[in-house]
Amino acid sequence: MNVDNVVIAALSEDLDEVKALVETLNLKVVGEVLIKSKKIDSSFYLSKSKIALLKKLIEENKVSKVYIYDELKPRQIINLMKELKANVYDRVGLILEIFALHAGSREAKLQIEMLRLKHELPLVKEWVRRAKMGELPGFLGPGGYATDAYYYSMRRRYAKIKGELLSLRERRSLERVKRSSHGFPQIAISGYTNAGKTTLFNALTSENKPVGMGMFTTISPKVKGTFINGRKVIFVDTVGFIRKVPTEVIEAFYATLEEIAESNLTVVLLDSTENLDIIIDKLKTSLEVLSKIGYLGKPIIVALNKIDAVEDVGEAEEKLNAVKKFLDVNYRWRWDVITLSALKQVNIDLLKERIVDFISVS
Ligand SMILES: Nc1nc2c(ncn2[C@@H]2O[C@H](COP(=O)(O)OP(=O)(O)OP(=O)(O)O)[C@@H](O)[C@H]2O)c(=O)[nH]1
Ligand SMILES: [Mg+2]
Repeated sequence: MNVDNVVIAALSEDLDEVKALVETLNLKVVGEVLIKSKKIDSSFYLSKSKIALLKKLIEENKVSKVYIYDELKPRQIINLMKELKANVYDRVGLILEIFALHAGSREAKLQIEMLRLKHELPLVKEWVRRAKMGELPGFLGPGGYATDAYYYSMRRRYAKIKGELLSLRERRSLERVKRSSHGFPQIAISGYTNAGKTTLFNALTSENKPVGMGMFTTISPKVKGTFINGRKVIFVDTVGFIRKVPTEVIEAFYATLEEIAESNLTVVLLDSTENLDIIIDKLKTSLEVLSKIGYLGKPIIVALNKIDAVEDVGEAEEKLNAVKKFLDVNYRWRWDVITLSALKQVNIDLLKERIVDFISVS
C-alpha cells in the first residue's frame, strides 16, 4: 500500500498522541518539529527557524502534508500553506480526517460534514478576502475557485445540515424517552479513545461491534439492552474522548455525547498498561469532558482495563490506589474503581455486580 510521508509539529507533551492519531490514518511520520508554547507567531504560528526546518524536511522527504497539533487561526494556516507549499492541517483538521474515515451512520457523516464546514468557512472567507486584494490567486483546492459564491454555498449547506441534525437529535431524544419510560437504567461506557470501550460493550451485551488498533474506531453511538443479574439495563458505547478536545468537536458530536449525559451511570474506562501520569491525565480529561457535556451529580465506575497486559501485581495495585486517591479529591459524587480485562473477560462479573449496586440506589 502507498503510504504518504508527513511531518508533524507539536508540543512535546502531545507528541505521542499526535503520532498515534496520524498512524491511524496510515501515514508515515518522517519528521517531527517541537513547538514551544511561549513562542507562537501571530501570522505564521511557527517561528522563522521552525518554518525553515519544516521546509527542509518537506523537501528532503517529498512531504505533502504537515500536521500542526494545535488550534490555528485561518490566517496562520493560509500563510503556512503559501510558505511551505504543502497542505497544512491543525488539530481539528486531523481529527476530522480520522472521523471521516470511520463514519458509518448518516448522523455521523452529517456531524462530520458540519464540523468540516464550520472549520473551513473562516479559511475560505480569509482566502476570498486575500484573493480580492490580489495577494493570492482566486483558487482553493484542485479546480475550485474560492469566490463569494463558493463561500455562500458553503454557508447554505451548513444551515441545511444543522437543521437535519437537529431533527435527528430530536428523534434520538424521543427514543431515549421511550427507553427510560420503560424504566430501564441507561449505562454509558465512556473514556479515552482506544481504552477498550467497544470491547467491553461487546463483552457486556454479546455484541460484535468493530474494535480497532487505531484511534476513534467508534464514531456513532451504539445502544443495546441486556440483562445483568436479572435486571434489564441499556448499555451505550460512544465516541472516545481526547485531550484538549476542541469545543467545536464537542458541539458537532453533541447528539452523540448526549447519550452519555442522559445516562444514569457511566463506566469510565482507562488503559492500565499506560504510565501512571498518562492514566491520571486521561482520567482528568474524561472527567472534564463529562462535566462539559452536563454529566453532573451522577455516579461513575472507573475501570482500569487491559489488566491482563499488566504483569506486575504491585504495579496494578499502585495504579489502582493512585486513581482512588485522585477521585477522592476530584470527584464529588459517588464513585468506585475496579480493574478488569474486557478482552480476557476478567472481573466482568465484578463490574456487573457494582453496576447493579449503583443503579439500585439511584
Ligand atoms: N490486552 C488487552 N487489550 C484490550 C483489552 N480491551 C481492549 N483491548 C484492545 O484495545 C484496542 C482498542 O479497543 P476498542 O474496544 O476498539 O477501544 P475503544 O475504546 O472502543 O476505541 P475507540 O472506539 O477507537 O475510541 C483493541 O486492539 C482491543 O483489542 C483488554 O482488556 N486487554
Ligand atoms: Mg470503540
